[in-house]
Amino acid sequence: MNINKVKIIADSSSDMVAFDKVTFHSAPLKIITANKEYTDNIDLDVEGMVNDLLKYSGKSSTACPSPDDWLSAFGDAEYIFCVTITSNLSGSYNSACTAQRLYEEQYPDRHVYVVDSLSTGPEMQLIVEKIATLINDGKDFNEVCEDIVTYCKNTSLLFMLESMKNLANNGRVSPLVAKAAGLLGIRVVGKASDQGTLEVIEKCRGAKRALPSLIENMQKLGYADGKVIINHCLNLEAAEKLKALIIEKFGNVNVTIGECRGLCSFYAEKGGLLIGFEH
Ligand code: X90
Repeated sequence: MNINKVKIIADSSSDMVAFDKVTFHSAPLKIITANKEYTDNIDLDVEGMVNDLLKYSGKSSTACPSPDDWLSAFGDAEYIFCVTITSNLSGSYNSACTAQRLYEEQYPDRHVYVVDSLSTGPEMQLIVEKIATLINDGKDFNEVCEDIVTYCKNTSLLFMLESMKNLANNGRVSPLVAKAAGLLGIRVVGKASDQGTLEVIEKCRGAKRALPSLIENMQKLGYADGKVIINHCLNLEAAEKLKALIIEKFGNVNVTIGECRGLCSFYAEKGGLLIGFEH
């Protein structure tokens, strides 16, 4: 593949606004309230949105990119890799597949591959980075597609949430599950299941218990020494504590800390942590 003809596109739930290894584009989701519509792009003031939402008690929802949004992101690239949020919680994957069909019909010599991450946030970032590495290693289109399927089997996503209100209000978890997260001081630790849904593992009393629980669950999922990405919603303190615990437990491994952008901030809410890792 000629590197100049390749493009990677992730929807904005990947928390990535830019990427310098391969031409990259983010397809924004939207966060919608009765007063305002937030587009999850590089210009979004994420902290401002989170604080607006804390004061707001009306209805709010989100919308994924349409097939047209994906198509316009394709531009005129010859080899396109799309990475989407889990198809079990969003229509983004379906939109990307529709765009793929239209694009390949119109340009039979061009190639599109759509990866359903069955996850979101930092696990999507790991997938994007892996695609770029495979391309830079000189792999051809089909090899990249095959290798990425294998790679996704060896990555996971854990999370810690202080509130699941927006997830419950938008039908992404049952109200019963969300109730526990609403209790004062309770942190819910969970993971993206193999089907790409939210799976609650433990309801912890306070961050003091939640962070060690995340470490235990990383180990249970087979973590040894792979890459780790921690994205936080206005909670750098917890992200840094978790990073220190990871290094204490697993040695001097590669852990990077980033910030949730709009979509993940809306659902993970203030204080939330998402941890993507290789195992
Ligand atoms: O299409 C849309 O409107 C987007 C809907 C997204 C719904 C879920 C987003 C979850 C974001 C919350 C914690 C991590 C959960 C991982 C589950 C796979 C982050």
